[in-house]
Amino acid sequence: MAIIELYHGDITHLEVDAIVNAANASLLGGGGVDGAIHRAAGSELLKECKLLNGCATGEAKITKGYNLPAKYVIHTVGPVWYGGKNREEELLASCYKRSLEVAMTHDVSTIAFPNISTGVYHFPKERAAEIAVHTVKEFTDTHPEIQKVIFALFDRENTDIYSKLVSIDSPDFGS
Ligand code: AR6
Repeated sequence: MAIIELYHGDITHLEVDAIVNAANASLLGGGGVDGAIHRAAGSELLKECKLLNGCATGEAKITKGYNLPAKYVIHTVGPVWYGGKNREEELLASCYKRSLEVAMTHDVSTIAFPNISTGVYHFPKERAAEIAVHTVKEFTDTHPEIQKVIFALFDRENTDIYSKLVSIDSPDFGS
């Protein structure tokens, strides 16, 4: 079981093997956490992203971290919330799982996630947090190579939700 940490602030500041980007299918940048990551990594990141031919929803692709303290960026594309009947939950779980699988191909042992899809993609935050914690826990239970997973919490609502969820559901989570 990996150590799960909650971090309050900007994911681009984290010194981990990989940070995950909540990107869009073009992988060519955007607002929110995507914009922050591209700004902090510098223009070389966009150059590498242009070579990737985009990314499907629920999938993940990896690049270097360039000027970031993180060695890699794993770009995943969360589902836009259309009411819940378009496989949104399954696709969100897939973002976390595929990001961890891609991480393992690059010997990543410490990784930080933003709250994928809970910004402009409008996935309900409480349900998104449950899916994120459950998927990460399930994966790391069987993949000890992933030693630490950090949830980067940027807004008040997600901070409150994760604080409750992690302490209630997972009393054995480290900090
Ligand atoms: N560090 C950590 N979390 C952040 C940061 C940051 N610097 N900035 C924002 N967040 P969003 P989405 C949180 O909208 O919903 C982009 O334009 C934010 O509070 O960034 O998956 C992409 O290009 C929220 O909880 O991503 C796509 O087009 C979470 O990150 C689209 O937005 C996700 O919010 C993806 O939408």
